[in-house]
Amino acid sequence: MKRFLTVDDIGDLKAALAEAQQVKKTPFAWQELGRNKTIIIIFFNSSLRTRLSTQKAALNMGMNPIVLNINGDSWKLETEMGVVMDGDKTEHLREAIPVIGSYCDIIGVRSFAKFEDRKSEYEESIINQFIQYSGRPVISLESATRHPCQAFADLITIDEYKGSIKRPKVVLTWAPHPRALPQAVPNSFAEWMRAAEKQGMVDFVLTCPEGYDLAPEFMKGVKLERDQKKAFDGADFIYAKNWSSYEQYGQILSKDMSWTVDAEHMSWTNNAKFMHCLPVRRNMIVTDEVIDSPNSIVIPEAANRVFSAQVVIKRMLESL
Ligand code: AN0
Ligand code: CP
Repeated sequence: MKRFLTVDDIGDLKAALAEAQQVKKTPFAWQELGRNKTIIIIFFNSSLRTRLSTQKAALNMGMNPIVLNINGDSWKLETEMGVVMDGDKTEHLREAIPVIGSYCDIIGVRSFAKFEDRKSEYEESIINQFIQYSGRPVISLESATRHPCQAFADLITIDEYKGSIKRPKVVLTWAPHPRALPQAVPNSFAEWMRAAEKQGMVDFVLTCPEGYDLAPEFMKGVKLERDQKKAFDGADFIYAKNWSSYEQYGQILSKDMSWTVDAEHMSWTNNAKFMHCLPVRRNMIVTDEVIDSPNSIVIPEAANRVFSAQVVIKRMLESL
């Protein structure tokens, strides 16, 4: 595996799920594979789970992880080509990337959408520079349009908690938030759930207010139900997330608290499990009552981030 950005990069989903369970059962079984290998994980943005789970996955594999916080610890990096660098940016990505590549075997990058230029962000111009210029396998740790390590962990979690339900109904619902958030998490979740749906593994429905449809490539084949109550009807998993508008790029069009997932919302479901990628704002996205209920699986969902990352790192090491 040379890159991990889209669902296609993981290949067969059932094989990936089986591998995740194998890694979860015997996390230290591949330490020889990672011995004397280094992963550098680079953060242009804040993180708790991704920062820790990716390092833990690398340590499980016997690797040496190095973390770099751009803007905090390193020089500020220019990301646009062809600009006169007379501002606050000291170094260009074009040099920084191959230099980072020369110090490691695998690179992970977190670089959120900035809501400045939709076209360039949806072309994934930053992570693609890492893929092109580093000479190393590259993992998206949430790039402009996708968060594949999260979506893979979410699929592992759904697979673990579906019980005897063969084809669980999984609902992705928009919920209100005070700040503009990227579309990366819902994009990847929709992409992975559509792929799982094609394999007969889930029944996937998206619900969001007008103006919050995802980019056309992520809406393809997705069942959209504008009425949140109808969408929740009979759901086995509720996946809540806020995102800003794609259409009016990066804008907040609604803070409608009637979309907040509360106990009444959950009563419309088939005793659904509650999921969220975290970090979550309580009583904005979800009420205390729901996130603290036994149906909330946000903690085991976060715990699975180690194993989604470890499968990806393992496959990358195997193909070095
Ligand atoms: C980020 C987002 O919505 O993309 C990261 C989520 C994993 N969330 C925040 O910035 C609060
Ligand atoms: N879910 C997730 O990626 O969390 P962090 O932003 O804390 O890494």
